[in-house]
Amino acid sequence: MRSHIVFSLCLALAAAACRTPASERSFTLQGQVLSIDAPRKIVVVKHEDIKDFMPAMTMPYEVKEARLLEGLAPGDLITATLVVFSNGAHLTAIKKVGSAPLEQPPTAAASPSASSGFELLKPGETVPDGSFLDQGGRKRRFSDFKGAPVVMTFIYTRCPIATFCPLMDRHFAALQKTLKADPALKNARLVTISFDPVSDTPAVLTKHARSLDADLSRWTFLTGDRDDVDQFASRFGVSIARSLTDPRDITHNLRTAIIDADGKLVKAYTGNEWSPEQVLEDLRKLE
Ligand SMILES: [Cu+2]
Repeated sequence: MRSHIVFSLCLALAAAACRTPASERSFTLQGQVLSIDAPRKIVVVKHEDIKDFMPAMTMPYEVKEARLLEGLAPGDLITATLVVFSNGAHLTAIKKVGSAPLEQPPTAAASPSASSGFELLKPGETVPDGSFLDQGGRKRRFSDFKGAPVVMTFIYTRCPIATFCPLMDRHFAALQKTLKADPALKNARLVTISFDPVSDTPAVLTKHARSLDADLSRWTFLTGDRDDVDQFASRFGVSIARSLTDPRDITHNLRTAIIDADGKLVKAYTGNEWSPEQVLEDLRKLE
């Protein structure tokens, strides 16, 4: 939580102060490159335990600079420094130390429209059918939302940074108001997924929904198995790092996705700089 507090203080002071090493933590990561998305500066790495920080997993990571990806290919074994700051993380000092056959060649992943695994979804691709629990404790599949356009975001309710998860909640509350008032948008649905299923039980999500005045016929809150949520979220570029020493300390980024009535990704907003007006404009184009 300390990093969050540092970040909040930084907001109150000056942006430049955020670059102080005190708000950053660095870890050594060892793993294998599974895929590379150079234009987006993203590398998917299957990595080993990061001591005192996170267990072994496969995740997309942003790299600090695009040139760090030059000369890298799927299968490469690497070491790198994972720099975690309060609103995200990136890899730097990437070193190739060998290469090994990929367990599953990327081409064999799955059908072109609904690929499995951890590749980032591209616009036009079908969103994978994750399984979740809603705020009422009911089992829900993401495909249940087919037939209506969906605006979806990822949060955790304990997030202490006002400009992060709470801002997503406020934006969704604003969207809900317009969706209600505009008959052309009456079908659109809002979906908020928690990546902190341990704390965000259905009961907690119900309370949270109430605090936001959420109309549950239009706005659904989901939680589920932690690994399932992580895998689903990673397809949208969400990376979640939980401190092993303090599970309440979650470092994460933000993605907000627009999904059409056929269940295909239309676009994904990065970070917290999108506005409800932009999303409404995107939705109107879908009608
Ligand atoms: Cu947050």
